[in-house]
Amino acid sequence: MTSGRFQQLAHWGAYTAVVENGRLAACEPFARDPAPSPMLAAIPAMVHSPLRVQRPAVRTGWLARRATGGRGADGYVEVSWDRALSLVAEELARVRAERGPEAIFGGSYGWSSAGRFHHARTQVRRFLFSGGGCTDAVGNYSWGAAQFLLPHVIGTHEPVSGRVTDWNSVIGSTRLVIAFGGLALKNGQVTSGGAGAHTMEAWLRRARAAGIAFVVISPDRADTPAFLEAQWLAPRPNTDTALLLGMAHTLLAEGLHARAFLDSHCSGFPTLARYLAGTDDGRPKDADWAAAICGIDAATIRALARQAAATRTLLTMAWALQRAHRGEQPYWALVALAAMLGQIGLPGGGFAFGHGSMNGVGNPRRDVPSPEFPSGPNPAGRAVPVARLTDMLERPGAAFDFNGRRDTYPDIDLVYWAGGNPFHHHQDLNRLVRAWDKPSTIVVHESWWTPAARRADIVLPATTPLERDDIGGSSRDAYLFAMQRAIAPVGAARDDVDIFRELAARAGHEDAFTAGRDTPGWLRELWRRVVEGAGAAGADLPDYDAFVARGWVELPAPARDHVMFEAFRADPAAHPLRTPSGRIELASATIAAFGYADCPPHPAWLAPAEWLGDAAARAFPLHLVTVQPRDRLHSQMDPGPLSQAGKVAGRERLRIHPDDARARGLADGALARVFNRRGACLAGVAVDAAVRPGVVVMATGAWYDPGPDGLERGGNPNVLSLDVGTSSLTQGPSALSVLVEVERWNGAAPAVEAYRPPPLAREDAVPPPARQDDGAPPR
Ligand SMILES: Nc1nc2c(c(=O)[nH]1)N[C@H]1C(S)=C(S)[C@@H](COP(=O)(O)OP(=O)(O)OC[C@H]3O[C@@H](n4cnc5c(=O)[nH]c(N)nc54)[C@H](O)[C@@H]3O)O[C@H]1N2
Ligand SMILES: Nc1nc2c(c(=O)[nH]1)N[C@H]1C(S)=C(S)[C@@H](COP(=O)(O)OP(=O)(O)OC[C@H]3O[C@@H](n4cnc5c(=O)[nH]c(N)nc54)[C@H](O)[C@@H]3O)O[C@H]1N2
Ligand SMILES: [Mo]
Repeated sequence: MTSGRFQQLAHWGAYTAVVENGRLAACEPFARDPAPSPMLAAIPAMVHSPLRVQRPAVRTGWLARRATGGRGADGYVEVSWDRALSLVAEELARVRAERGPEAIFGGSYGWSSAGRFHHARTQVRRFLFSGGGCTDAVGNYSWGAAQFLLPHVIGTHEPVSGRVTDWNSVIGSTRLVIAFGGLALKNGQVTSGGAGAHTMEAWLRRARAAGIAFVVISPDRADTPAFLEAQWLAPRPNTDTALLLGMAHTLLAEGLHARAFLDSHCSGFPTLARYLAGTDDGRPKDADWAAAICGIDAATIRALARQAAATRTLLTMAWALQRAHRGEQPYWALVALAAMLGQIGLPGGGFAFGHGSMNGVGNPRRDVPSPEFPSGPNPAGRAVPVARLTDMLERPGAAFDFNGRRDTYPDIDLVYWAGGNPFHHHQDLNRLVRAWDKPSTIVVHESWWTPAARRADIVLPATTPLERDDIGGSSRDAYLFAMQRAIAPVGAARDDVDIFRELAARAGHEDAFTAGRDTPGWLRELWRRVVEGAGAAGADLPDYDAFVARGWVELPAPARDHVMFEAFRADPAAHPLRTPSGRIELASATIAAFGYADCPPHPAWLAPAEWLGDAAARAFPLHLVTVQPRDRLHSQMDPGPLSQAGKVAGRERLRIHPDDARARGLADGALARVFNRRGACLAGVAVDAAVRPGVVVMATGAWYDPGPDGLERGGNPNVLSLDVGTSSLTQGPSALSVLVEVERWNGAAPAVEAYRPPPLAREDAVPPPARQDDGAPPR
């Protein structure tokens, strides 16, 4: 395998891998993609990066004396696969025998590959489940609060996890789109599972050409493509609930609410109406009340409510808004406002989520099952909300509330992570570092020396998608891809599945893990299931060999536009929602019965722990909004050329309003220190009038790089973010509720060290990895 062209797929798009002399030379975008992501160009440098984990490696302090301290500081000893696998197998066996399966944390959150068979999180969970189970994680960082709130309100979380009303329906019928959190094209580069076609910009342009008016509500005007000619309203961050309630009050006060729809399709409106009117607390939630909280003037709030009531209006909200303290409330308030407008279930009306969050939201969806590798049931039967990671490690045995249940945290002794980067995704990283010291053993599979890998005791080198065959595709996209192995494994890297197969064999559960299939066998089986499901939906797909030879298939378009809740609207008795009342619940008896002070039984304004109206804002007067990066996927490819080209003063960019910059003596390109009580990082200043005064914006994903004094050098904003659950109901991440101060950094600029591998030594007697000229690892 020296030269050739191979079909490949990443979350940021499909491409042809052009291989010359065994190396990836270029990534040519999929020919049918109207708007390929520039991120494709960063792949070759990453795949052949000096940061690749070449061989299994064991942290020196752990190898010498099982020391847990030293994670992140120690060097590593490279060992043979046999030695590394023995160490992992022994530790798993020890912890299972001494502490039980729940002492192993295998939640392993993260995005790993677009290929669905080699999806590392699925593989690690299947491996641990088949070996007796582990403590798992539930929910996600993307829309975890919505996932557990929406079923109480509308009986499903499908509008965040699956489909919303199709763009075709919106373009045909909608006159006004109000987009909370904006419609940032940067986010449209990414689809979970990868996309053949980036369609977000084309849909937005068509919508604008159809004469739809856009109002964008975001603290950052950069969330609004200029061609939309949108009205921009910039609230204080985390105050959208007040804005929505103010609009709802206007509808109520002016008799513009859809009484008939509220009577026939909703339950609990009288409770919400009492709250809006201020019957019990003496505080009407009118536009003046809302204006004082959100910073948008009352006349504008009233006018927007009237405008929405006068025409076919789609309310859509970015996922970011629920990734904040009390993040349930803006989502519930959006549903309530849409219910009061009475257009739910009409073409182009009602509410939606995520149009500004990811590519493919609103794409027509095919009734074809996506390829999926099953992880199976967890015999340990134990899981924690994913964003409670540090709490769990810190406080074994402590009780926590979650969605009506009271549970306790398990006592974790072994952490197993494959396909995620907790030192990217988790909040308050300095706290995580301390909690991370607790478990005896941490095992990570990684392709690169990421911050998570260099905080593990045993690091096993994993192949990248370019080094293996797979099947990929997203249910939000029209294509499925056969991902073709393009290059030989780099160094001694192995596929995650082969590592797990070997470990399962040593522990005696290989058959349960493999179900008797090798990788080619599983790929055929996954494709067989897709073809079977497609056949049931009336679509004819080619057999596996034809699919692999071609590299991709296009799925047939659905026969008609999907309109969310169309059937429910037409006949709520025949098509009830899966809520207790069968209706949209604007007040929930279920949530009321939970008795949570931090999640009342109807949408309500609850001040987040940190926001600009808070007294603490005197010490830390700026709200830090951490957004998805425009030039990488989370922390993936941060060392690569595209991400590095976007740095300012060698660190992550901090965007700040000119007034706030001037008050701090900060000029464009300056180095700044961003800090609060939880931590501090360096950042490069970009003065930008598109940001609301009082707000600073940083992208997530700079590789965590704490210096000896604790100052984070690369600009990772998660050293600043708040690590508490959204509420007792959903326990999601509150990543977007963060106050900070920014000052000029006058000291010497410390070098960023995260982009170098840790010190590596070779264990005596370890032979160099065998040359594998045919590129195939021993299977
Ligand atoms: N402050 C703040 N924090 C946030 C957010 C925010 O908005 N603000 N957003 C949150 C959100 S929405 C998300 S989804 C998370 C994302 O958090 P993560 O998904 O943890 O972030 P990634 O950087 O994508 O990490 C994926 C890791 O998997 C590795 N990987 C890829 N493929 C493979 C494979 O085949 N095998 C193995 N073994 N490893 C592989 C990659 O090298 C990479 O290190 O971050 C969250 N964190
Ligand atoms: N390029 C790129 N695209 C991505 C990703 C990536 O890493 N890179 N990650 C993908 C993933 S995993 C996910 S989950 C999605 C996440 O999708 P989102 O969570 O929607 O994306 P964000 O960029 O975090 O936030 C969207 C916008 O919301 C605005 N915003 C933040 N707080 C508030 C607020 O309180 N009120 C209002 N009105 N607006 C607010 C911000 O200005 C921000 O630009 O993105 C996906 N898309
Ligand atoms: Mo996400």
